[in-house]
Amino acid sequence: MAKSPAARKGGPPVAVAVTAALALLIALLSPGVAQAAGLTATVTKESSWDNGYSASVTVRNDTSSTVSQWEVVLTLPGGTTVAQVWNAQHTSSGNSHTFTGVSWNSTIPPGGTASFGFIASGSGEPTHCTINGAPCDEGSEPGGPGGPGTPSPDPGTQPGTGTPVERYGKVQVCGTQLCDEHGNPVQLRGMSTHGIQWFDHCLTDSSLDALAYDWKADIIRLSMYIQEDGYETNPRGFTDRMHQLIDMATARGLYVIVDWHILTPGDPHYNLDRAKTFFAEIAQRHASKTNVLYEIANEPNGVSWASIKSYAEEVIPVIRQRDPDSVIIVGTRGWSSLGVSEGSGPAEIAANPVNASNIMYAFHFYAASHRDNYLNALREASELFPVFVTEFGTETYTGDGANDFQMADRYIDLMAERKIGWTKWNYSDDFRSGAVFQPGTCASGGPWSGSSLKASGQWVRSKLQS
Ligand code: IDC
Repeated sequence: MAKSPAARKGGPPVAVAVTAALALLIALLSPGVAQAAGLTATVTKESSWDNGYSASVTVRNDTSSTVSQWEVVLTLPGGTTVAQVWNAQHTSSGNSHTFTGVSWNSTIPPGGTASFGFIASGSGEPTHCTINGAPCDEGSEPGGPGGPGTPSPDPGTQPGTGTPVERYGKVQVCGTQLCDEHGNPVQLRGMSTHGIQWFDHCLTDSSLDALAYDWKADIIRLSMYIQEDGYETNPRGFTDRMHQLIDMATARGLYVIVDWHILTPGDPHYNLDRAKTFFAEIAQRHASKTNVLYEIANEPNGVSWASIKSYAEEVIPVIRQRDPDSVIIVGTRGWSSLGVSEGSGPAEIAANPVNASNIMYAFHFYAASHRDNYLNALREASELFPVFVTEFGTETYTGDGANDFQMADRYIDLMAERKIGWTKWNYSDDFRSGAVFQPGTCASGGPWSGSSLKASGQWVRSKLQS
């Protein structure tokens, strides 16, 4: 970061360094900038004294949708710190200072503003400013990062900042882990939707803003059932909606799992032709994105591992032909229990793996039903091959009933330790305990936190935020 001591040691004169910083500040303040369409932030220096100054920051929502959480990150030169803050929550890491909205100003309607202020100790002015991951003056979409006009992400240069996709870039399998584009193991955590044939109305700009910016998810799993009034009833309509949802998640810098949600019948071959048609189009359209993962069979059941493997080896080439380098997740025997619920286990997969690279295997658990034998299977599998927990609940396998947070925490700890990615079931307002919102939340357009949350929602939101 701009190290002013260099100036004192015969580098550029101090006055020049200050002028450069001022120029940036003025740029942030210029009226043209404030009028950019999108979500912007402007920093105004209010008053200054010997070794400090006060500043106010105005966040402006010139988009057409409500922003439900904002995050302004300011970089201050070395030697300058933030001494006091009002109307925002503040955290800092090195020279980077993060300000997020508080309960009374985190939601900004279209055309509205929110403001906060701070006192700096030291005279250094901000050298860099982002809002929701995009430059403060660019007028990003509410999704900001990835939105139109946003410069392409520069992963790796700003650890701890930016959106998940900016931080990790194109993910890939390395050994038994999921890794970022530089080969460092990464744990992606987030939410699965409910079936989009039933709970599509829970997936809006505002609910996805909340998931990305307030809940701090890295990833969303889009569950598209094939049966039960799903894809098979309207392939064109469901495919179009999935394109749209992938784009909405991408605009927010989230990773996406495209879930081919087979369940009944449990033999994935039953939907093989449909799967080929669907994934061919999805892979074709989204191949250039860095954030899409494909899950080709939610929960095979009542079929052998050999049969699931043969299905995978038919569908994977269809994807690879169009999108050669994205991660593909293969469902496992016995409702993606790695075979455990049908008397088998991870060894069967390790002995006869799917013949393809850059793939992972799915594991699902429901903590109130699935106890130590499932937990042990996950531990064992994580040493043998790459695993992604694409579905789990704190409740029973019905998606309902009492939560067992203690058991769920044991899984969470193991997944954290091994950097096993997860998406929890489910981001909807279904009446069942596993749905994170109270019934009626989606129809009323939120709010997506506070009293709208069921116990499982409070639990998972705080996991994601930590
Ligand atoms: C459940 C839904 C429920 C729906 C049912 C039938 O919560 O509303 O009626 O499916 O399809 C899974 C499945 C997932 C289940 C979930 C909870 O992948 O589709 O959702 N679950 O039962 N595997 C284990 C649990």
